[in-house]
Amino acid sequence: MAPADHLDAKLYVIPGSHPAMAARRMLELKGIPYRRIDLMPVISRGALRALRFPSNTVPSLSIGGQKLTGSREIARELDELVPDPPLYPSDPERRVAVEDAERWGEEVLQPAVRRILWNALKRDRAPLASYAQGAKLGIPIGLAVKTAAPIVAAATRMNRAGDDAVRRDLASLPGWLKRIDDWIRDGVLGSDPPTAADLQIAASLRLAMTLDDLRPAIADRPAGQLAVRAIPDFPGQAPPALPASWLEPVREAQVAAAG
Ligand SMILES: N[C@@H](CCC(=O)N[C@@H](CS)C(=O)NCC(=O)O)C(=O)O
Repeated sequence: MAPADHLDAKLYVIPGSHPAMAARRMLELKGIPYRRIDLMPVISRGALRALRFPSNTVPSLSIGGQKLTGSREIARELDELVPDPPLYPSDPERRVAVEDAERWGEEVLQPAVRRILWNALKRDRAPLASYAQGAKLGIPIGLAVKTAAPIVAAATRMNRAGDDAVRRDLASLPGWLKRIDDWIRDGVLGSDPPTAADLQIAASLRLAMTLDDLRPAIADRPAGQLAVRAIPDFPGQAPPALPASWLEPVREAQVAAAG
């Protein structure tokens, strides 16, 4: 096995990408030095295809001569390359529970939060710059934001982040938050150091919490606290942008949880 600092790791990300942030934390927790390459959304697809990654999304990682795409694929390979600290429990029953939560996080929560974010950015592009804090995009951030209208439109379309889908996502969010709180109560989530499931779900919650529309409903409950513990820093902040009527289910759940 190659020592962590000889793995020559290069992680391809899009600023604000939640699965990319999960992969960043995995590398940090395992003490694997890496170079981060920041890509613009949409344009990233051509770049990753040209670099011959297995797929054209971020996170993509080149490490030890291998090319990997996908937050779950990356988590598994990192555990093979550098077993400590482990991202999956060794107990088989616990591992199944953690993998189930991780899969749900990737397949359900992750795309929903992505849709909500792009729908909000379609209404107001100004917050884009806050997500790109510290990123090196090859052009000044201000210019990238000014010229981002076609990118936001394409990303909204490609991610099917239309109004009906996002209304449905917001109606589902209270149930999803309860599910995460329940997993924390049952010990499936909330490990220290975090598992791959903790990071997968925390990254989506952290991105959701960059939206002023959603943060109050998440931050004070176990799910929000887990998210901040697992991923202490997550750039980005978007002022209220979504229609108030869409947020009613989220507000009602917040009031119920507080009372
Ligand atoms: N489910 C995959 C999905 C990755 C994904 O869709 N990433 C988005 C960024 S969050 C992406 O690469 N989008 C390309 C684009 O916006 O053009 C994972 O967990 O790695």
